[in-house]
Amino acid sequence: MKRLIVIIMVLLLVLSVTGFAQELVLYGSAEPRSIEVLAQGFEKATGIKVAWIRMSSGETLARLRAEKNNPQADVWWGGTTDPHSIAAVEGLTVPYKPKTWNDLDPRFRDPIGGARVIGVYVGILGLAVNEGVLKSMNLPIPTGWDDLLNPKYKGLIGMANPNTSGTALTMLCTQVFLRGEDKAFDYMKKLHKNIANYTKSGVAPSILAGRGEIAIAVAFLHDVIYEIQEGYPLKAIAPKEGTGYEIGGLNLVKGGPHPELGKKFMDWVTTPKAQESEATVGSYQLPTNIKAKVPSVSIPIDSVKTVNYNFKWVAENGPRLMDRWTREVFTLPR
Ligand code: S7P
Repeated sequence: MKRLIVIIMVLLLVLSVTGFAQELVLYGSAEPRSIEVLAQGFEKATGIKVAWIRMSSGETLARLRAEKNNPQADVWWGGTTDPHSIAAVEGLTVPYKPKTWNDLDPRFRDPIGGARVIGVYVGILGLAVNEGVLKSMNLPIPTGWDDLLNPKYKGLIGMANPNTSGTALTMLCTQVFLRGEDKAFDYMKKLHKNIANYTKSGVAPSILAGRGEIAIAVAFLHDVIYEIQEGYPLKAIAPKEGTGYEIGGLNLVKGGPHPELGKKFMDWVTTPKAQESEATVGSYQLPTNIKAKVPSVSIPIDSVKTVNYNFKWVAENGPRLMDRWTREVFTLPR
């Protein structure tokens, strides 16, 4: 009997050192509620604990670069594809095809090819408009990107900084795909004059618009729908000229401490159950697993005029565009 107790104790000790004690380290770049529901779901499904933190997409890229020689995270979920794809090109992540691969929509599962970024959701870029603020100032409701250049909107428009925010980088690239690069920069310079503030995160401007601190925000439309449900007086507008969209990214960090746990998470987080859990916390992006239910309030991508968003091109040119924006736009007086 004594021997049996000793064996059990040794086994428990070994398991606690090798298996049970392991904790997945997750960097998440969507809203905290969207990450938390996944961390809880994964833990429930597998018994594996998750330590997670939320950073904007560009911030996460900066962190992975800083940790290159001593990676701290196993997996990066959420945020727009572009910073994920820049990380992939820079060798900060490794390709992995989750077991759900065949159930993921071929249009969205592999935005830059080679399974270097896995698409987990789709979101449409647009405007969050506080009509009350505009009406009180006798100003028109914008219906497209060009309308935002009206000098009467000076100080009334918010967007995030493309260096930290995936949402804002999507906006900058949308203008490039709509107009060509030089004309897009002319547009951004003119728009700059109307910007009240460049925020760090992509959702912040629509919250400011909801509170009436500004009138118009560049935002993902699913975030605007959530804010409307939360009671903010906003309208979601898809710009008439055509708009950009994101594919939410998923990536295995190169040299992360627990690659096997990272792969397990990637297998699980792309299942219908995991993707459907997002709508339970008000995250209304379109799921990429074709077996997952689409939230009834989500805007189907086919119902909106979109630009031809070239994710591969952004993977190569994104850092250059961000640098150009900082030099040519951000530093201009307003
Ligand atoms: O969670 C909502 C969401 O819009 O946030 C992500 C976005 O990239 C995060 O923020 P930043 O702009 O601050 O990087 C989107 O991927 C996601 O749909």
